[in-house]
Amino acid sequence: MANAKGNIQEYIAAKTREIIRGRLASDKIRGFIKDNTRKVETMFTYYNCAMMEVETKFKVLNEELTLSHAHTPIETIKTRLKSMDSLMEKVDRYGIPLSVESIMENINDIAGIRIICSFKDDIYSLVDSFLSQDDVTLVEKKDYIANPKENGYRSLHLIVSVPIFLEKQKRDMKVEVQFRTIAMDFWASLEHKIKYKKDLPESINEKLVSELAMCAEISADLDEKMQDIRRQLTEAS
Ligand code: 0O2
Repeated sequence: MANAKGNIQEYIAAKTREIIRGRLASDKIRGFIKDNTRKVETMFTYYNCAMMEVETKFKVLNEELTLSHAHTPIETIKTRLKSMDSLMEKVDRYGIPLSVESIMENINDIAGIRIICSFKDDIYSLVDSFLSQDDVTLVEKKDYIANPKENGYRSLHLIVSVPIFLEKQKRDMKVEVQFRTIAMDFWASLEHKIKYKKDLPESINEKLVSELAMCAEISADLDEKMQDIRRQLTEAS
């Protein structure tokens, strides 16, 4: 993440070359990126700062909980800025006006953090601690752990607003935080890899969707069992 600005500049330059070669279909998007290069770069930089703020908050919580509970709740923290392609696809899908202001107003997941925990209970206590911080404002919460998606997807999603402090201003920025156990992340990562294979015949696709849903149930059972083993060990010690 340290070199995110360089990456963004490289990305924009590569995109511009792609546009010149005519590989980006939409004239509207082509015009938008060309006319707003500096604004787009600034926008991504602000989101990168917000992502770093939130990442630090979880690193701090993990340190403190490790000390006080002798148990490290967070296994891994992953961060990502939404790619320009994915952003433009979403802007188009939701019919959002093509301006940096409107994108920042309407798209909530440009900065994304994924917190992978060992156990389901850890997720809920981390969410409570995080949301009780006085500079974190909850914008939206979707609990796909309590209410899994039809395909079996489980994860807890928060959209929060956090302040970033710049040279001459303070800005509130939105960040998406996804919480998963290792098992939920394992399932979601594999599902994400295979679900876009649209060239499969419908009969095979249906079978795979149903098998994936079954795997999600097995994976959720495993989470419950591991959680129970931990409970028993805690009670016994
Ligand atoms: P990426 O690459 O992770 O950014 P949206 O789908 O974004 O238009 P909404 O309401 O924002 O609508 O979506 P939601 O339900 O909050 O979930 C968005 C993100 O959750 C996705 O981001 C995925 O990361 C993850 N997700 C949601 N459903 C599934 C699923 O069924 N399988 C998997 N593997 N991941 C899921 P993006 O933007 O799709 O991708």
